[in-house]
Amino acid sequence: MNVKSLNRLGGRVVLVERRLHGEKSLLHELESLAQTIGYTVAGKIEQVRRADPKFQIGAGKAEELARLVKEVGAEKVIFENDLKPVQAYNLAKETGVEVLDKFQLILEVFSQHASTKEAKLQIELARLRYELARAKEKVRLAKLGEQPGFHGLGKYEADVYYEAIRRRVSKIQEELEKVRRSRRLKRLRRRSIGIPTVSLSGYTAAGKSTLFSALSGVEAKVTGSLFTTLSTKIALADFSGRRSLLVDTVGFIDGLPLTLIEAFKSTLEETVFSDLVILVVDCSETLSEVRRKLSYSLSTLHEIGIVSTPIITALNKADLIGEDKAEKVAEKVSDIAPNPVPISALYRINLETLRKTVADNLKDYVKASFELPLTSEALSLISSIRRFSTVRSQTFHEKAVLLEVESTDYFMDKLKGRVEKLGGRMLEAVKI
Ligand SMILES: Nc1nc2c(ncn2[C@@H]2O[C@H](COP(=O)(O)OP(=O)(O)OP(=O)(O)O)[C@@H](O)[C@H]2O)c(=O)[nH]1
Ligand SMILES: [Mg+2]
Repeated sequence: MNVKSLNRLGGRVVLVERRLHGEKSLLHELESLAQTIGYTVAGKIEQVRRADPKFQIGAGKAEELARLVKEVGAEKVIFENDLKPVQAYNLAKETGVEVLDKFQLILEVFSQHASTKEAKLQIELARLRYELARAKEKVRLAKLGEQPGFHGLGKYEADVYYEAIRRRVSKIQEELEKVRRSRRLKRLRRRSIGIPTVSLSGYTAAGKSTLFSALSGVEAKVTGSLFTTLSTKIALADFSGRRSLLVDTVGFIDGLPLTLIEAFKSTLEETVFSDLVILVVDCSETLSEVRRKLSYSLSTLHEIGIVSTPIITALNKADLIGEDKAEKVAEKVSDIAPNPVPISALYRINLETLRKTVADNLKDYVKASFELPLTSEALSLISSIRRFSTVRSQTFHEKAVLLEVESTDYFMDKLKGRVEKLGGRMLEAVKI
């Protein structure tokens, strides 16, 4: 797959899923992914059986697939299951078209949506790692006769091809390490201001970016399709008087391989290092879908290293089912969902309750009063205090101004120093 071929994505595809007895079908999700980048789903095939080493599906099903591909004029086949190179090869030979798996489809979606250099590098890294694991086998297969998806590989020596990819992988890793360092510095600088970070997290298309805009007042790109957001966005937001930095990030999807999650490590670190996570879940779907997406998101959060960070579950899109029903969903998922709050990000419903729940879970807050001399430096300090904390009252006297401030104890400590430098003083401070 190169950039040129990505620009003309689209065309007719057949989707295939093989699953075990009792496993839930994820074909509808594969279909949304395919449609997101303009494919027309011209046919679907499902089979319940164990994986077949040759075709992933059974030999009879593979024949059926080949017939369907011809009948509907499909240009590609996309599997929900991971495919080994030999399976992709055999299937391409059998059907005469290129055969992809879900991982490759997700990469196509990501490539089409990536707008920042970092996101592009992360996707390239994930693609190369996927390729690296398969390089030697693919070259070996291509030498047996080139098939769709294996063109041009036959001319390489397996080791040469593998080495070329490996070198490119380390080059990209170096570049990403630079991005990661600068991100770390930015995070430290933000942290040194002393206000907490709240991250939005959750399944793709749950409404994270819509909620980001609703809470911060800052525009974020929202579309009906999957994986609209691939790079982080940060803005100030107020949670019932607790000023925080709100972070919007990339979403999750079931079956997202660890290689892809790892490639997005520096983006996801924003979530890992935040003080609180708002887990956004679409509660308008069936209860089993809600639970599946919830558990998947929670285990992904766990996997990336979130263990003791407080989590608030925002059960979004409550407008679609009504508030009463949304409350019932909250009850029914309360065994797995931490602090569930039904909301509608789009129609701004119940956001006050969400803000309050977030505030209640942000720790180490202090209320303090200060006396500052009436100078221009002090006034400019006050405007900076207003930006990063909550000023509960402000009283002007002839030569001084009295302020009542609420913020983290860290911010307050720093503020005390700055106030004293300007000739003012802290009058009292209490934990709240
Ligand atoms: N009815 C309804 N639709 C919503 C609500 N919140 C978001 N949506 C819609 O859901 C779709 C996805 O919203 P986004 O905010 O882009 O979702 P996201 O979680 O940021 O998605 P990705 O960035 O793609 O992972 C859009 O069509 C939104 O308009 C809501 O409260 N109610
Ligand atoms: Mg988004």
